[in-house]
Amino acid sequence: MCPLSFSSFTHLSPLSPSAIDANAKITMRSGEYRSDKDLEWFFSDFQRLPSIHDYMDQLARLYPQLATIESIGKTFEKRDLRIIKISSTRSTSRAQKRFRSSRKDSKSGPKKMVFIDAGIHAREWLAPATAMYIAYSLVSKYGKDSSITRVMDAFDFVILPAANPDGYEYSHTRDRMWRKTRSTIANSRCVGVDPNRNFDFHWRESGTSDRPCAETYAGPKAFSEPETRALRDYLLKNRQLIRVYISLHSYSQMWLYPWGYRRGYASSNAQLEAKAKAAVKAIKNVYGTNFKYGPSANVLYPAAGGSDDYALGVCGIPYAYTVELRPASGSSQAFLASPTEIKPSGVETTAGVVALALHIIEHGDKTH
Ligand code: 0X9
Ligand code: ZN
Repeated sequence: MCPLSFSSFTHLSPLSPSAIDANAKITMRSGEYRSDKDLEWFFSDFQRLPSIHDYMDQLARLYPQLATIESIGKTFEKRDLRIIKISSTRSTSRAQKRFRSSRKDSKSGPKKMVFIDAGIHAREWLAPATAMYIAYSLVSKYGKDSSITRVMDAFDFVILPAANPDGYEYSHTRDRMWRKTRSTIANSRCVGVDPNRNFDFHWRESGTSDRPCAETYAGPKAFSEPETRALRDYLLKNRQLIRVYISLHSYSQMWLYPWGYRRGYASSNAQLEAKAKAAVKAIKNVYGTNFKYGPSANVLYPAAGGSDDYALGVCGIPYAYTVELRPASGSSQAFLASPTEIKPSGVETTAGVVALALHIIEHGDKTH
């Protein structure tokens, strides 16, 4: 059934682990004081948007040298679209910067970025939870886990865990199966646009609907939605820096890449495939979870106006992916994954993302 129908530390890093205040006390939404060891509490259930935003603040407060929070825009209902920027070089001293730029082998220019979003589709609750777990893992394991330290020293990570917060909240309060945004449509009683049909790349060419009441309504025009415009603007503004774009969805256990709008292969298919293969292998190594990989129109179905196609086709971001998380295709759980899946999904997806970034560090655009 398709998802739509239902090591040891050896690396020298610029920021020593001791520089991070691991003993800081934080206040959880429950009102209790907890140490950062209790940050895992958040992943015992699916959280509402204010909790997600609070938790982002907590991470930035606990790891000020690594994480900062920003809003990249507002939704139709005027909620913030918040990102967490995770950078190991934020606190690099002037002396370290001078040393780096004086080194003959140093690559000049700002650090490249990995951009991850989640929750483009409201009901896919495992995606925002998994994105938050990735953020948590990066900040809490920097300087402790050699692979995470290595990828964070090579890339800044920017994570937008709730890309469609109006829909996400609506799926908590009114309709658990809500997929779209919550914008009103002229001359229609139906609400909302499928954000993953609203990007301006071969817009409306396949797998979309012109009917406002449909689940895959492409919108009255491309980028009709403030949420997709905000994401577009951020990707365009940072297109030279972003090397990897990953959009987390559920479900089906697939690591997908362009094209989505038509069957066939992108000209960079070998590179896209090599990185997807590395990610899927790393996922399998954690708990044995099987992910398929391939161009999404071939593996899943043709659907135009998706964020991944826009990232590659318009922004020129070379490694653009849509990841369909747990459960497997055909599972009766479908979008209703149990909260007990959050942590395993978080752990295996983090392993996939880290392996993909490591593959770029080690092999660049080569395929092996
Ligand atoms: O249909 C979608 O938007 C995605 N599947 S989902 O079940 N999460 O809705 C797949 C999108 C793949 N990418 C493109 N078609 N561009
Ligand atoms: Zn989706």
